[in-house]
Amino acid sequence: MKMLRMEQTWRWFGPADPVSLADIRQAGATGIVTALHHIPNGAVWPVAEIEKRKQEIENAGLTWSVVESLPVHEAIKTQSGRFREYISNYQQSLRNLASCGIKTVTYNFMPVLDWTRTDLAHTLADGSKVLQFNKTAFTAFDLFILSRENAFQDYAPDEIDRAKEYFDSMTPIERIQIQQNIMAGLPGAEESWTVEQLRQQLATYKDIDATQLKLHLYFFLQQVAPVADEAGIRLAIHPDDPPFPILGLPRIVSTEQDVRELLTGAPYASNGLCFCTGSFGVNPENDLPGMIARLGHRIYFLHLRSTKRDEWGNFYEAPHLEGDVDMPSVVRNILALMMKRNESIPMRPDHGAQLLDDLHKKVNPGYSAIGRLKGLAELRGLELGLKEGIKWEVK
Ligand code: DNO
Repeated sequence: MKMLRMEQTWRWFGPADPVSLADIRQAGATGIVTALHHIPNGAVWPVAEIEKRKQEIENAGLTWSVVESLPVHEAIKTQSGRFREYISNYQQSLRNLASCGIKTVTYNFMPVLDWTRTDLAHTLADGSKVLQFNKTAFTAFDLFILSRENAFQDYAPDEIDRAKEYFDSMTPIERIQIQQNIMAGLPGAEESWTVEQLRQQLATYKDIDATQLKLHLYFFLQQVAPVADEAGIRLAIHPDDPPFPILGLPRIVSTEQDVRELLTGAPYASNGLCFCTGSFGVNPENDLPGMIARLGHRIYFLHLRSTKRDEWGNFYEAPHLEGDVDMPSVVRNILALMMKRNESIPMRPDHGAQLLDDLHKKVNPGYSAIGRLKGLAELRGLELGLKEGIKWEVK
């Protein structure tokens, strides 16, 4: 019996990332997850630029394993303006990546905002800082800072009361801060907005509900997945983070049912999933180990992290082996999946707390070195322990 291990990868934001390739090598990762962040959304990624970045990574003794993200232009999501041209550019970027030997591509179809948090430095009892999504704070932003049209319809009276109280207690600096946290673009999000721009963007989804957005996603995949199939590329969609509607926008990759529909909506081998335990894990209905067992044939990339939620829909990012995600069962099912597929799946320790020296440094929120180093070490230990345990059981 061949027992494989996950490929250990690490997200790197390119030359401007305060965490260097040499640091990453010392963390023990072998694969790099990155993107050409300097290329505007919608434009083709030229072979020369891909090659240049690939060389840089290889010169550091690492491999460019996964692209995260090849961004999907908003016009494709809303099927407006020059969306056909952007789709054809996307196809070309996939061909170019394949010709450079990069075969796993992550993307998302979240409207307007990529991942969203309200607090980027929520202090835990031990003094470390983590990312948090506070629903009351988010509601206060929506109702009283963004003043979104018809927003009051989306909330229950008690939620509105709590949000009002929260907003009244905020200092002017806190009001600016939350605005920035939500709109200025977290690491890896390719867009950032001002209040006015955000209002305009939201208006473009006025007539697009979840069903319509799903059709746009399947249409996009029907155009790009055949190209990916042919080029030998695997597409890995990232789920909605958080996995529920925000700002009245439709969300379409939040549950197992969404994923099933997505796989049927564009039945191509390349149409797969970035299984992000932290995103799916916020919804208590998502049975993560079960999803791995049932959807595993299409899991092409893994983001491993945990969150701790409360009854109000708030959550913070917990240590990788704590919180609500049953990481041992998740990793156990991944080991079984890799055995079944007879191939290793790339994994990255997703996010990490800001700890120790990193507390005094300028970091990309969620992407500081030491917190992820700890996460990777824990996950690696968990995997090895389980692997050895399974061997014992089998004997
Ligand atoms: C956040 C990330 C996301 C992810 C994109 C994929 O930490 O997981 O920004 O990269 O949604 O397109």
